[in-house]
Amino acid sequence: WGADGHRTVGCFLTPKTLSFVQTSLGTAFNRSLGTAATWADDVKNQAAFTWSKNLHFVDAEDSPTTNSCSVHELRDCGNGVCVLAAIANYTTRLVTPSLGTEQVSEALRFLDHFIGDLSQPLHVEAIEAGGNGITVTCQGRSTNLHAIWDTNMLDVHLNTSFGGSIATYTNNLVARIKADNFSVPVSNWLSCTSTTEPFTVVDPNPNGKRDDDFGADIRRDIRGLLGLGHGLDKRAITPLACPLVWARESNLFDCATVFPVRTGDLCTGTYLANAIPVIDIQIARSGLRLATWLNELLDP
Ligand code: DCM
Ligand code: DCM
Ligand code: DCM
Ligand code: ZN
Ligand code: ZN
Repeated sequence: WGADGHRTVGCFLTPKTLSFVQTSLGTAFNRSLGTAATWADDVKNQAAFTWSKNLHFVDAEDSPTTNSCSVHELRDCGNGVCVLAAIANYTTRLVTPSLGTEQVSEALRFLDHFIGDLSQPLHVEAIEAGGNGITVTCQGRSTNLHAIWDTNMLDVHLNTSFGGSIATYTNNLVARIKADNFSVPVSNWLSCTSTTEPFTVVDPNPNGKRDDDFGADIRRDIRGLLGLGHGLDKRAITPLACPLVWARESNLFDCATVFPVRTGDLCTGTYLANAIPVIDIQIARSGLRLATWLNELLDP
C-alpha cells in the first residue's frame, strides 16, 4: 500500500530534498516517490533481486491471537535480514555518494518502499507468514488476510469514499495531516525521527522484557550480527531506534484490529469499518515520516 501513501510525500519535502529526489529517481520513475514506491515489489521476484525478498517485513514472533503483541530487534531481526535492518542499510547508502548515482537511487527506491511496508501491521507479524496463510473472504471471494490488508480493503475504501481515485484519497490525507485531523496528533507521529540514533540493547518493550533477554549468543555483538544477508553480509548494519518504534506501533494494530473477530466477509461491515482508520493513519503516517526522514538526510 506504500505507493498510494507515498503520493502524499511530495507535499512535505523541502525544495532541496524534492530537487534531489526528482533528479535521483529521474524520468524512469516519473521523478516521483509515488511512482517509485512500487519498484521494490516489482523487482523482488526477478533473479537479480531475490535477495531482497525477505527485506519487506519483520517476522515478529509474538502472539496476536492471544492479544500479546511485541517486536524485538534481536529476537525478530537477529540475522539482520528484515525491514528494520534494510531501512538502516538504505538510510546509510542514500547519503554515501561514493556508491554512485544508480546505487543511491536504488537506496532511495528501497527506503521509499520499506517505510511504507513497515506501516502495514501484517508486515510486522510472523504468524502464517504475516497472514498469507490465513484464508479469508473479501467481497465474496476467497483470499488471504495479508492480501486484504495490502490491497483489497484499501481498494474498497477508495471506491466507496473517493470515487476510486488514489489522487483524491491522497489529497484528502494531506488535508487531514495539515488540519491535524487524526485520532493521534500529527506531532506525536514525529516524536522519533532521528536517522542516526542507534537501537540500543537495553530497550524496554511493552511486555517489560528487555531486548537483551533473548539469548547470550545474540547478545555478544549486535553490530557484527546485524549485517544484511547475501552479498551484503560483509557490511555491518547498525540498527536504528526509530524504525523499531514505528514497527511496534504497527504491530500493536495486529492485536487491536487485525486479529480479533475475523468472521464472515471482512471487506464489509464491522471488520472493514474498524480497519479503515488504521489504514488511513498508517498510510498518512508513513508518508509524513518518509518525507521527514528524507529531509533530515538530504537537507539537514
Ligand atoms: N500533491 C498535492 N498537493 C501538494 C503536493 C503534492 O496534491 N501540496 C499531489 C501531487 C501528486 C502527489 O501529491 O499527485 C505527489 O506528488 P509527487 O508525484 O511529486 O510525489
Ligand atoms: N510477507 C510478509 N511476511 C512474511 C512473508 C511475506 O509480510 N513472512 C509479505 C510480502 C508480500 C506478501 O506478504 O507483501 C506476499 O509475499 P510473497 O510475495 O513472498 O508471497
Ligand atoms: N547492496 C545493498 N546493500 C549493501 C551492499 C550491497 O543493497 N549494504 C546491493 C547493491 C547491489 C548488490 O547488493 O545491488 C551487490 O552489491 P556489491 O557488489 O556492492 O556487494
Ligand atoms: Zn513490499
Ligand atoms: Zn504485503
